[in-house]
Amino acid sequence: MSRPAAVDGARLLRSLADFAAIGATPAGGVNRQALSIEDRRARRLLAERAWGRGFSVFQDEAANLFIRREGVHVDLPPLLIGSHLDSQPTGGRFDGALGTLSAFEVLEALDDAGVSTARPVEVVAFTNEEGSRYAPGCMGSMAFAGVHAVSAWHEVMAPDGTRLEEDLAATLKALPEAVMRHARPDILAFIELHIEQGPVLERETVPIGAVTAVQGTKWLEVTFTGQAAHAGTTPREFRKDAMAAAANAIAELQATVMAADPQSRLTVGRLTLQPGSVNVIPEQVTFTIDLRHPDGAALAVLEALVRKTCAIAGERWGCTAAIGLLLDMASGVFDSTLVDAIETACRSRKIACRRMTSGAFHDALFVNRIAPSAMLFVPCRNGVSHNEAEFVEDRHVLLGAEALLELTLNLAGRRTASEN
Ligand code: HGY
Ligand code: MN
Ligand code: MN
Repeated sequence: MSRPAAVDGARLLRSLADFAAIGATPAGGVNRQALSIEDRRARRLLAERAWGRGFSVFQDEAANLFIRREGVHVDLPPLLIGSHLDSQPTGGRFDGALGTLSAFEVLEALDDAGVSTARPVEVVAFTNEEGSRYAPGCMGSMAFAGVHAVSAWHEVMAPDGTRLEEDLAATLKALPEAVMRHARPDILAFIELHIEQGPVLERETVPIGAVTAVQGTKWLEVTFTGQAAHAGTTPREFRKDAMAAAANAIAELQATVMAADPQSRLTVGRLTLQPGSVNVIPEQVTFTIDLRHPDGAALAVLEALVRKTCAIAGERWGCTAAIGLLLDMASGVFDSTLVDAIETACRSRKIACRRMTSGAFHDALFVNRIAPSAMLFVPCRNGVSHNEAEFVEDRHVLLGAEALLELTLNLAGRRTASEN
C-alpha cells in the first residue's frame, strides 16, 4: 500500500554533510576534483546507498554514474534527474552535489512511500562538469550527448601530469560492481536541480528559479613566448618579455570588455609562467580566459577581440602569441513544456518560482541537445559559488527537493494506490 511520497529533509541534509566530508577543506568547502580519489570515494558512497535500496547502478565509458529505480513499464525511456559530484579545487558543498543528492532523495522518498512510477527514474552524476583539473568542463554530459567520444580527451593532462585516460580507467575500475553501459539509453527528459550561483533569487526572496536558457561560454588558452634573459643586464629594447606581453593584454581586456558590454563576462582564472625565477625575464606565459555572453554573435565578437588584443600585445613586446580554444559551449534554450512543468509543480506545492536564465554552464546544456531538458535553481547566500563559503539555507534545500519530487511524479507518471 503506498502513501504520498515526501522528502525526508533530515536525511537529505545528512547526505549533503556526508558528501561534503569527502574532500572537505579546512575553510568548509570541498576539493573533490573530477576523477580524483575523492571523486571515486563519492561515487562509491552513492553507489553503495543505491545498492542498499535495491536500485541498479550503471556507469558508461565516460564514467557517468547512473542509478535506476524501476518503473511499472520497464521498457519506457526513463526520466533522468541529477547533476554532478565533482567540485572546483576550492569549491562549495552544494555546487553539483545538491542536484545529485536531491535527485537520490527523490528516489528514496518514492521508495519509502511505496510509490511506483509508470516510467523508470534514473539519477545521474555526470563526470567532470567543472573542467578544472581536466579541461574542458562537461566532459561526461558531452560524451553522453554524443558531442565528443570521451577518447577525444584521453591525452588531456592534469596539472600533476596525469593523463585523463589513466584517471578515467582508474575511476571505472574503482566501481567494478557497476554495470557498464556502452550505449546511451533513450531518455524521456532530463531535469537538473542546481544552486543559482548568482544573486537574483536571494535578492528577490524567491526559492525556485525555472531556468529557461544558459548563456554561451568559450575557454581560450593564451601562450606568449619570448626569450629568457638576464633581469639585470637586458635593456628594454633587447627584451622579449612574455610576462610584459601577458600583463599588457590582460590589462587591456579587463579595462575594456565588461565596461563596454555589461552582459559580457571575462575572467583570467589561471596563469603559469616559465622559468619563474626572480631574476630571469619570463620566456613563456600561459593563461586562460573564460568568456561568456548570452548572445552567440556577441560571444564570437569577443573572441575575435581577445585574439586581436593578444596579437598586438605580442607584437609590442617581441613575443609570439598562440591561442587555443579549450571549450566552445554554445548557448542553449531549454524545453518550454518542461519549464512550464517546473512552474506547475511549484504551484501545486505552493512554492514561489520565477523564470530566469543561467550565467553558469551546466550538464543540462548538453543533454538538451538529445532530449528535452530543463533546470531548477535554488538561491545561494550572496550569490557566491566556486568559493568555499558557498551556502544554501536548509529551507531552500528542502524546497528544491520537494519541487523536484513533484516534477518527477508528474513527468514519470505517478501511480495511484489502486494502480500499484
Ligand atoms: O563554470 C561554470 O559555469 C560551471 O559552474 N562549472
Ligand atoms: Mn555545477
Ligand atoms: Mn561549478
